[in-house]
Amino acid sequence: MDGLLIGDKVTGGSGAVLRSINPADGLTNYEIAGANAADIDRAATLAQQAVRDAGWRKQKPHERARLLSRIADAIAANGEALARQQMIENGKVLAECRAQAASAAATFRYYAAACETMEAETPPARGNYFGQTVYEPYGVIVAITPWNSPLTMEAQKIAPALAAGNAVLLKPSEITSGVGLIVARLALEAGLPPGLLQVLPGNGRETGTALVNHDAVRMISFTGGTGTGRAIAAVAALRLIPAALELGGKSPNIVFADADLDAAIEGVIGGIFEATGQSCVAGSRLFVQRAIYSSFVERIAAAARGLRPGLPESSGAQIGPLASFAQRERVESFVASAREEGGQVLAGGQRPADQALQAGAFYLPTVIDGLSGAATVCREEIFGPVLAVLPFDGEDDLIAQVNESVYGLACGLWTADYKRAWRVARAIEAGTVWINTYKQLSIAAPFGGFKQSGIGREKGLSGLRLYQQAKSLYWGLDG
Ligand code: TXE
Repeated sequence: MDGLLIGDKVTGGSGAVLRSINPADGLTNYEIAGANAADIDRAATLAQQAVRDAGWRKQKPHERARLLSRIADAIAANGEALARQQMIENGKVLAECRAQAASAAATFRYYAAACETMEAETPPARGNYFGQTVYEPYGVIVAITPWNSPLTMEAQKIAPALAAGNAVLLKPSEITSGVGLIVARLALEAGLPPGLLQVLPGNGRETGTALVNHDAVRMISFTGGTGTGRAIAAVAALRLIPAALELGGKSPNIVFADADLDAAIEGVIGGIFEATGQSCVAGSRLFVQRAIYSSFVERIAAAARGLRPGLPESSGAQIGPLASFAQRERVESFVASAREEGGQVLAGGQRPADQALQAGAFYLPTVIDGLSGAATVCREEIFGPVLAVLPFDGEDDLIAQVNESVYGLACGLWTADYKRAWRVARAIEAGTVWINTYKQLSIAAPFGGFKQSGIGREKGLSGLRLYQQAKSLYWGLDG
């Protein structure tokens, strides 16, 4: 199958072959050749020409907005095909894939509105001149995405980068190359000039490295693991180009004794087990106040045991497979490490027995007790359905334990005391804090990480500015 989109043509690549495997049944979806350095060079040249010649950056914001809205309509009209493509590639349950397709369309709509209504600034003059701040695109940007949510993550990069006047070279994850290709073709059909959105699948070593090192690329937008983010940041530092990095997490979910415990159970269970734990904001460390520790943890373990694993397409499935067999092995090795370090597995800790699921990369929702915060599963991002539970006494003890992590992406907080919620929310080192809710995500709010969870903020109006650079104009008024 041809898997690249260069200019306005779907074409074969000259790089390493990628095989897409459906993690629900182990069958091959397709094979494509990825992009090599020569493919990337061709696409980058077309992107530079498109920025220069297509007049994209010179179009009035409302004209760019009209086109982004048409792309949103096309995504919405093809939502079912997009949802099913993501489902066969990464195994997410169909209901969630459908919701993510709708969210991708909404993201294009949001940035159409933002593009049309964002105003430039007039800083107060300190002399006899009139000052203005205008925002210019970088030119060609590269967007590198992971496999857990290509539908939403790619839209969150492409829509604001285009709205800001750039051309985008998209490199999807090697195991989820198909969604971006469909979106890019829809964008062309909606009237996006060729060269402004091109798709270059491939592995990180060959395609990713060549892309971030290409001279034409002026900015990098990356979502993925912290180790990869660090390697990309090193390239960006040498090349002196900006890199927005949305990286890993080890997000805490905190339950105080005075919380609405039924709501907290639901929030904790959804927070870790939705998407089979493969979410950057998964609430993978559960902190429970000691007074309610045993009873609450028992309820959590029972709720985890009650979740139904199933094929992604079946309507009752609450837990789909992991996105790949390699990811399941990774999860299994983390659970083995927890057992070796003295952890007690209260739920899961194994593959499901159901015969219908044997061919897929399934793993049961797992709850582990009895470890200290220093244990491997309490420190490292697992990216799977594994919840580690830990007790805490008071606020100081809690904040010290929570902030010990090198990560700082998100946090959940369950309490009836709003003053305490305010104190704790401000003290936690995380880019997002949810109070009496979890995993509420809005395209209108900035999103990103503290510490090793990343640099920069996507989404919201700052997510548009991420793809622009400020320019100051001084209009002399003397004489
Ligand atoms: O991620 P990678 P992988 C974490 C999660 C997961 C682990 C590994 O813990 O188990 O990372 O997943 C491209 N230059 N997260 O291997 O390698 C790569 O091709 C340029 C958390 O899939 O970070 C893919 O497109 N690009 C995370 C993208 O980077 C490179 C989501 C992400 O791949 C590259 C995903 C290079 N040198 C994984 N090396 C989250 N928290 O959201 C790789 N890539």
